[in-house]
Amino acid sequence: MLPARLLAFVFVVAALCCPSYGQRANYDEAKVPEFHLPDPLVLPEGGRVASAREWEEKGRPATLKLIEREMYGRMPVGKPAGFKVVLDRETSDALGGKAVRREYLVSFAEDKGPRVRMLLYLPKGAKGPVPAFLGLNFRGNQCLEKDPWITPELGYVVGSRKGEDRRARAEAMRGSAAGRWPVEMILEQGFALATACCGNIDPDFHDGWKNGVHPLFTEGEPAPDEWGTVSAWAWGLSRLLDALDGIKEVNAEEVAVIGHSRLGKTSLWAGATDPRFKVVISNNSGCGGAALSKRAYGETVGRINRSFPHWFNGNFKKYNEKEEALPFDQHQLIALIAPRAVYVASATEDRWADPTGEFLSVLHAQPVYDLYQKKSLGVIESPAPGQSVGTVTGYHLRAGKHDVTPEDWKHYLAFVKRNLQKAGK
Ligand code: GTR
Repeated sequence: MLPARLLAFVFVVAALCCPSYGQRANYDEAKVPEFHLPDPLVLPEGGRVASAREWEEKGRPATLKLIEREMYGRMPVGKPAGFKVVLDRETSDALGGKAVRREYLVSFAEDKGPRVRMLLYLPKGAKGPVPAFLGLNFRGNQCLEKDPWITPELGYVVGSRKGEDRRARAEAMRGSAAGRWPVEMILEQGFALATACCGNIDPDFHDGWKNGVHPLFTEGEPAPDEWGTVSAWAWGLSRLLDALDGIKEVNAEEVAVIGHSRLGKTSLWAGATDPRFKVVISNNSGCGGAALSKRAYGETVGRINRSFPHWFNGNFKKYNEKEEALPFDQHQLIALIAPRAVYVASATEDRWADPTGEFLSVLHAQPVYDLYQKKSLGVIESPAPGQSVGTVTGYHLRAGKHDVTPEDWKHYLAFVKRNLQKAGK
């Protein structure tokens, strides 16, 4: 009896303290609240940007500061003094002899703190440095292929449980994400591919900021405007780009950053904060990524902050159940990438991520792309499933579930080739 009564009590208290607990997510377009989307060209302190130059001098820095302060959080600036990259292993016989496969160890404070194992694939026989895709993975590099050569990830990975035999778990996962990373298809088109496990940079649970890169640069709890885990991952992506910059077979000026779901939120934030990423790809990133927060459709700010209190900064919690009070929305995150190329993809059954809200973010970032005379998406309504739209900004809606599939990659490869000068063969 008692546990049930206790549970009921906890539920009532939670419901009183927090009105959205126990409420179902809204999937009804008619119940999307009326909302006002800030004009991306209006400066937070007033006035309106009228040219690309004004955007770069005033609009972009002010928008970046606002989103950083109120949502993702301030991260350390640039490459730290103790940054180190070491080539650990190499084979020129990967993928049946078609590729060179390497593992690098990347550390941020000499030998202190996390050592990130970056897996790199290079197409064999390429003439000169090749363009590359860079993206984090959830459960370790060994998930990309069945090949036992790849070092299994024994550290913290998304979905791990306490008391588990880590090695057995890592081995069981070997090749499990092969469908999400069609390595051969990517390499055949002339690209390199680099990846690392996100948990190596910062663990994906609220650890009191004790592990990962936080304690290297922040003492104790980060201030309300400082970095959460998404910022830490984005910072890690910039450091992996620094590592790629030192690898002569890779053209670090032609790197597309890519991520799925929470890592799609991360690739957008990395692309917004680090202009060296020439193409930015968000796969099903949803709330806190490409989806407009003010629509409160599917996952909401309150829900994401309660489920994942470590992803965003302290200030972002102010907007739980108060999306209307947000002084910006995610179309401005997309606008921060302008005039560089950005591509957003949704999936029809991924309603939690609000496909319509993801499309609208790209659409409403256009005023900033217009300042650079960059073409628009060419449509004002979400295209039919399977159809890719746009040139510098791009979008598609895939039929199916929350996932990354070879169909998504087909669109990404075509988009990246269009937008990088020397990309691919
Ligand atoms: C969900 C979360 C989403 C998305 C997803 C993922 O639980 O609500 O925002 O990030 O996880 O990363 O797989």
